[in-house]
Amino acid sequence: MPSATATPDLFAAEPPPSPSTAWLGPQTAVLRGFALPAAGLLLDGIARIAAQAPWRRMQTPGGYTMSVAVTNCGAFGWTSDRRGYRYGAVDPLTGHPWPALPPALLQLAGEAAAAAGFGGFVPDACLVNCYAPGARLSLHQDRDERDFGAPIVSVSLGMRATFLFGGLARADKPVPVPLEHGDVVVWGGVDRLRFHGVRPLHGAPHPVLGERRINLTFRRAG
Ligand code: MD3
Ligand code: FE
Repeated sequence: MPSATATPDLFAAEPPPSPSTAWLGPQTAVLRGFALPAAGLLLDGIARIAAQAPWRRMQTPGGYTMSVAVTNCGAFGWTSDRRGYRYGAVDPLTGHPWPALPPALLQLAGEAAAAAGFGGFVPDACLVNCYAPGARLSLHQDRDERDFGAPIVSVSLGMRATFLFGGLARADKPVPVPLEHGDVVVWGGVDRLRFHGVRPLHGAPHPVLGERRINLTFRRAG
């Protein structure tokens, strides 16, 4: 049984995490600056993805327009419209398959997952979120994936944001966690279905990305 302590013994057989690893939950690790060495490659990859599958603000089933703009890469992409949320192989905007997952992104996701105790993670979907000032993500669970056995790896680029780390019930009071350019969060196992969100973006522009925050979430969807 996984314990609820900050440094779980279930990872005793794993290599020691780097000193900048913080555990938010039994199986949720924040790897500070983990993506910094790859940031240039990641931004190149994102530019190529957005050229093929343009940024768009999706409709929710409730009829709202999301404040976050999204695109996807990988075999499956996440979409939302008035009919609901789903993963699909085709971009409804272009009618083409989603762009392939760039190898640099796939490698980073696997390395981050392994550093957090999830060996052998091979994502088949990457949702790319773009926040302008004021954009937010209300409290939700990620439950559209087929298999909750795989973790999710999140990479933050650009402006700092306040991530809200909740519990397994919507009513559990979320803990605010600042996420900076280059930070990676990995969550799975007992933490896979935690509620989470992102506070409205505000504050200083990023030296490279300007008034934007981009978040990549690597998932096993199919
Ligand atoms: C969930 N994205 O796309 S991921 C999403 O920054 C999404 O754009 C956010 O939620 C974003 O579905 C946040 C970061 C994250 C970190 C730790 C978690 C989500 C988590 C721990 C448990 C559950
Ligand atoms: Fe989410």
